Amino acid sequence: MSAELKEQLRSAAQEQGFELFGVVDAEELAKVPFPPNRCLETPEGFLPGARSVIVLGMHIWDPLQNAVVTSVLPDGAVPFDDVPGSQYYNMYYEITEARAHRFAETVREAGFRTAVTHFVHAKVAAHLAGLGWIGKQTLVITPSLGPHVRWACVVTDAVLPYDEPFTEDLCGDCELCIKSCPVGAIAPGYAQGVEPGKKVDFWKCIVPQEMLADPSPGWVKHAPHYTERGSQECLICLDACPVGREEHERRVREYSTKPTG
Ligand code: B12
Ligand code: SF4
Ligand code: SF4
Repeated sequence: MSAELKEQLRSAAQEQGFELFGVVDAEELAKVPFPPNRCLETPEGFLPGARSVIVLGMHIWDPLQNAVVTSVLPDGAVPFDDVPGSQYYNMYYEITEARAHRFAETVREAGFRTAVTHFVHAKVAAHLAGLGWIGKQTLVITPSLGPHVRWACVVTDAVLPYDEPFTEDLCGDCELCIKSCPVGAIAPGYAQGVEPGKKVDFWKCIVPQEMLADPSPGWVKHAPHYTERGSQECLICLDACPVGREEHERRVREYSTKPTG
């Protein structure tokens, strides 16, 4: 029965645009350490009695899907801390979250509880669900679309058949993402075995600068700006990755030339 439910959920996910779908054991994911100030929480922290985490991946194909609008954080506040009243809107977070909520209705209709979130350790969840390899820039690289995906998760008390972890090394000798970073934020070598949170230097990477009153010159230069506080998050180390590029670019061309629907 639960295998049947899993397939039914896979179809429901696809209907919401999540072509990547996998399931991990909530207890296994809870064992994986993560640093503070990353918004991250264990599955149980979102849903007491959590048994499974459903991982949903969507293709992100236009740079503007990384549009972000932020207010400036108060002095001393750390980006990604939960600061009451702060304004943060990221387009792909809004898209994936809204669609994950619609998907979660199907889980609830089957009689289970759900919590929709971006903030379990999504990259490791995707890896444990067999959906991709954690690349040298720490993003999940999927065989079909490389890193051009974003993840949302649904924590549930449903016990579903768990997927097997991804085993293939998709990086090999490549270091293109590391070399591409304009501010040298990515430490050399594999992500695997590096202390959690130490592979990418959080304060060097220009992305968290979007929340500061006095952002680094790197943010001003490398994040395309549209308004005073409206910009596009950096994609340089993501776009540098050759894995999945062909299919990503094929779809960009297809969506740009053929009417859809
Ligand atoms: C905080 C955060 C950031 C921070 C810190 C990023 C970092 N790498 O440290 C900042 C603001 C810098 C950032 C930047 C970006 N981010 Co960000 N970010 C997050 C967030 C909220 C948490 C990530 C985190 O801190 N994880 C915990 C730390 C410990 O993990 P880590 O050090 O990165 O990785 C370790 C583990 O993966 C481990 N590991 C590797 N293999 C394995 C295998 C096993 C079995 C285990 C146990 C562990 C393990 O080794 C790594 C090194 O220790 C996630 C959302 C989420 N829920 O995860 C999005 C997320 C990672 N971001 C995302 C993206 C796209 C970006 C950017 C490209 C900006 C953009 N355009 O959106 C850049 C890329 C920068 C980069 N190279 O990482 C996407 C990635 C999509 C993908 N393909 O995987 C996510 C998943 C958001 C989403 N909803 O999809 N981000
Ligand atoms: S997102 Fe940009 S600044 Fe951050 S690590 Fe990647 S290339 Fe470097
Ligand atoms: S650019 Fe190369 S090293 Fe970086 S994640 Fe992609 S394949 Fe791995």
